[in-house]
Amino acid sequence: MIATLKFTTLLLAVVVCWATQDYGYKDVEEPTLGDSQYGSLWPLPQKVQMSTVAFKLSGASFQIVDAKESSSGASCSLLQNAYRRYDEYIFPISRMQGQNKKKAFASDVSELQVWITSADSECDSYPSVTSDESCECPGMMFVFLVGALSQVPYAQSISDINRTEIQDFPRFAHRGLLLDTSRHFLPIKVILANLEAMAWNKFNVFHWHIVDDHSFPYMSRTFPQLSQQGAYHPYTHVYTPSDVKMIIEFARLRGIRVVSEFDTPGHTQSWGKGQKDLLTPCYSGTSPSGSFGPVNPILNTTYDFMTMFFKEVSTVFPDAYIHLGGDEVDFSCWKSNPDIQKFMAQQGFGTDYSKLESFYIQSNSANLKKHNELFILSCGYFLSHDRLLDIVTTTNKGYMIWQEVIDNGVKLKSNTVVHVWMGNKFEEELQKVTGAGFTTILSAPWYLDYISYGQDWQRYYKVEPLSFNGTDAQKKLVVGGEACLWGEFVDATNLTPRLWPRASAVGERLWSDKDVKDTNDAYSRLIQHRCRMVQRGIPAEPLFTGYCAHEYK
Ligand code: CP6
Repeated sequence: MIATLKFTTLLLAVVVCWATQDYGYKDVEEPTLGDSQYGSLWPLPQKVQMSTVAFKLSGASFQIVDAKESSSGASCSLLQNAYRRYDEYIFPISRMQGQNKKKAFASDVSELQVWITSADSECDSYPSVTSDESCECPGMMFVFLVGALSQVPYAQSISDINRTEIQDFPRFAHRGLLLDTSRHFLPIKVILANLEAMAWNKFNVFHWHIVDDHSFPYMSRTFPQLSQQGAYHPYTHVYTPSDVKMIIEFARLRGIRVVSEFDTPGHTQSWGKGQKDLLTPCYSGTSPSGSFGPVNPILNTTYDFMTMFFKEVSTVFPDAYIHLGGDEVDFSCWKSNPDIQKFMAQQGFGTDYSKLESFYIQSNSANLKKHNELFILSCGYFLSHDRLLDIVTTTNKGYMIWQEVIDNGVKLKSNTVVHVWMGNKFEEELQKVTGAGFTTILSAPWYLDYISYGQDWQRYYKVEPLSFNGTDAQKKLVVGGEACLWGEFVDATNLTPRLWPRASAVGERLWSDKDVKDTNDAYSRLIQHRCRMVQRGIPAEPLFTGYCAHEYK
């Protein structure tokens, strides 16, 4: 008996939504435990039809193979790699040749054929925001669909599977997870293990908040002193170019994009250690206090540095987007500095320091353009003093920015992705950002570094990202969301259990249909999904009392 996974085009459903009050931070109740008809499936596929017809999975001969008709096959290492991983998930106990030699019966499922129907394979390229995970990206489709299959035998006896038909595609294209490697250094193996868990939960974007105030672990080829001076340790606590490559390739094989964030002009204390004059000297009265503030926006050298730095970053990270931060800029140091005060007056910014922030990100001033041109002429060589957004545009990348940048009224390219993170009124912000025509992703309700007593996964689960007032066109601009695990209180010792299975709740919200919101059903499936992660070696924390058949060792 042969089972075939055939990947034909499944059209992405157009999501039409209505306002509902079923979101936000209601009291978390104790769900009742019953068995879900969907077993351990997580996140719930778009369409599942389970029948009572049972088959045996023949451990003796079962294998995952390319279908004859498939447009991708042996030469696609992404697929072959995935077959190997999923074979191990389906048969967690070693089945070397010679063992498990029980004879297969004719009714056994002996072969899983993978049939990729799309003409151009994305085997060797990187996943992108436009990759259609249901049909245009065979690699990911495979990982996802087999992902669903590999969940079916779980909890049932490994050899007994019900005939099940699954059609699947994501509700949102951007399903991200933010990890912060600045507040604490995260060893490569922790990052890889969590990329693996991300794939099981159908996350497809690793938002790598790689540097921040506290340390600069990114090893730059162009400016090696940044990590030499700015990392917690110059060679044990850094990500070398080959580390970064490894992480990107590991992610690629699992259909995950790596979007790096180099947050400026705030959150940059660690940059200042290895790059003289990059940060603004703060003053106390009429003399420098010895401390430093955000990036100094009034020096041409700042823009020369950023031009070279982002040129490098754009080649190291293949994703089409770079996250440029722009959040939480503290104006007090700028205010204290007499040179900045003078510049503010020249520019006519008055005392509105958000104008200076906007100036750094993108100059709207014709005067300055002139100033630039004069500078270029008088220096006799070409150095572009574009502001940040133009610098990045020149590298042919799109950019993502935190919501403050748009709150401050900076003019942005139409393909800018605005990342909404602030507090309790995310609906209003989504309404505003999409009303202005920007693509947006939501993080505000999904700050996993916040912990509290009880089952907080339900709060994340109950969020409805499209619950804001807006037209259908506005709702289409919400391309997804990200769970954030900021690093202040998290390192290799506690990251993984803090993340899983709480992030799984966000994973299902971003993947499954909007009507998948039965918390009791989710609870039953999530308990099993969590035990499956534990069985595969991820120390996911428990939801409540109970036990797993295969406990963590
Ligand atoms: N670091 C950076 C942070 C936060 C942000 N940016 C943050 C702010 C508030 C909370 C959690 C995290 N730690 N660079 C804001 C996007 Cl509650």
